[in-house]
Order: sequence, then structure tokens, then C-alpha cells
Amino acid sequence: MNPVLRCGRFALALDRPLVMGVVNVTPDSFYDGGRHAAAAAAIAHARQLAAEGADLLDIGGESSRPGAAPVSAEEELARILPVLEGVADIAVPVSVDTVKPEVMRAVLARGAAMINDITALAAPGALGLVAASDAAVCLMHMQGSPRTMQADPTYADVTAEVRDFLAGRAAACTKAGIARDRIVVDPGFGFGKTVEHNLTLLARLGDIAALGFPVLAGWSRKSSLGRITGRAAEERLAGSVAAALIAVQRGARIVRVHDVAATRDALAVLAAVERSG
Ligand code: 7PJ
Repeated sequence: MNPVLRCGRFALALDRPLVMGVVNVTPDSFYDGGRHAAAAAAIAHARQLAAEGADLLDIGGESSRPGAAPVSAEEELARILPVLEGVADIAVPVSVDTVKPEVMRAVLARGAAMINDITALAAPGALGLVAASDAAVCLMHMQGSPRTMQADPTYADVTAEVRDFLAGRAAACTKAGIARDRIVVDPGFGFGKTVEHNLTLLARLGDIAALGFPVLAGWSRKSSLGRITGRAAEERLAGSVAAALIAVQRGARIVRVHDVAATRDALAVLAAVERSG
């Protein structure tokens, strides 16, 4: 694995695990002020996560939760661009969570350092857009689509199938001209997977890391943790931190989390133990 991840004007050292803080800009009934209030809240949240020590921020304008309704590229950009502008002065690389080439083009032109695509650049033109930029890309595995993925996920060998898919997408990226040190891979916990599939993938994360790319793991507050602990999303902090720590111990180099400060503390304890061992 390369010792650094190149993403836009940044080069992130991979000699320690990195924490990616999640910034959602999906206005709902909670934001009575609509889009503007949602953007202001997202900017404040992004600044807070950066202050807590996030190594990357991941801004998303379209929910990919199971069954979520799709939004247009125009709506997605109307949500994301004000936030991208509002965090441009922060010295932390900003990733944008999107599957749409129109959105990728616009955010890459405005300094996005990474494209985080839950479809692994499947859309026509997406590979070329990222290749023509200097941004990094996170290639995620998903079985099915957000609308249908949790209906009946089925694998003969989940780890091998996810690994082979990610190897194929990484090869497509390098063929398109994306250097290896700009590529991150992600098994896509919760995306077309049962709790058992997610646990197998976590236990065998080393098999994914063996591809030679930094592995990103996203367990934060996900429903598998609810199934394991019996807790609602807002009560899953301890479970989320435990999963992030286990992911790092099993080979993840980036953890995508909502709770940056707590995750950083847990990783600091792990690093301290490893230094003395
Ligand atoms: C992930 C993501 C993930 C990557 C979401 C949620 C659902 N991107 N976007 N990996 N999850 N790369 O945060 O619960 O696991 S949205």
C-alpha cells in the first residue's frame, strides 16, 4: 500500500488510521428554514468535526439509506455547493458523497478532494471525470440499489465477492488513468448485506486490505449495530466506536464516522497500546 493518499491539494499520511467525519445536508422537516438553514447547520457541524480532529470531511446531499427517495442533480448541488463554499477555508480535505457525474463535475471544479461513490463510479462518464481531476476516489461495494438492497441480500462467499468487485473497479480506475495512490476501497457495510454479511466482512477485513489499497469502513450508527445492541440510532455511540476500533485493528485505514471526538479517543488508546507493545 502507498504510504500516502493523494487527494486534491492534500497528501494524507497513512501511517495512522484516519477519521472521516460525516456531514449530511439533507433538509427535512427538522429544518423549518429549508435549504439555507440546512446549509448553515451543515457548515457549523463540519467546522465542529474539523475542530474535533477529523482528517477528512464527507459531505452528502442525497440520503442512501435503505428505501430513501432519489433527488435530482440540481437539488443535490443546491444542497452541497453552499456547504463546500462554507468550509473552503478549513485545512481538511473535503470528500463529496455522490453517484452523479453532473455533481462530481461541479464539486471537482470547486475543490472537492475526494469523490465518495457508493456505486464505485458506475455511472457513464464518472471514471473519466475523476481521472481528469487530482481528487481521490472511494470505491464502495453495494449489492442492488438503495431502494432494494436490503430485500434479500445473497452471496455464496461475501468476502470473496466484495473483494473481487473492488479489485475490478480499482483496475478500471487505474486503466482510466487514476493513480493507485488516489484509490480507496470500501466493502460497503449495510449496502445489500445482512447483519451476518456485515460481521463476516468485518472479521475478514484483512482480505479486502490485501488488495493493497487503503480500506475505508463505515459502521457508524448503522442498523446492524442496532440489531446487535438493541439500541436506536441515537444510542449507538458505544457500538459505533467499538466497530470503528475493530475495523482499524483488522486493517481499515479510514473510518467514516458521525462521532469524531469519541472515535479519535478510542484510536488514541489503540495507538498507545501498539507503541508500548
Ligand atoms: C457509507 C457511505 C459507507 C461510504 C453512507 C450511513 C449511510 N460511503 N455513505 N461507506 N455509508 N464510502 O452513513 O449510515 O459505509 S450513507
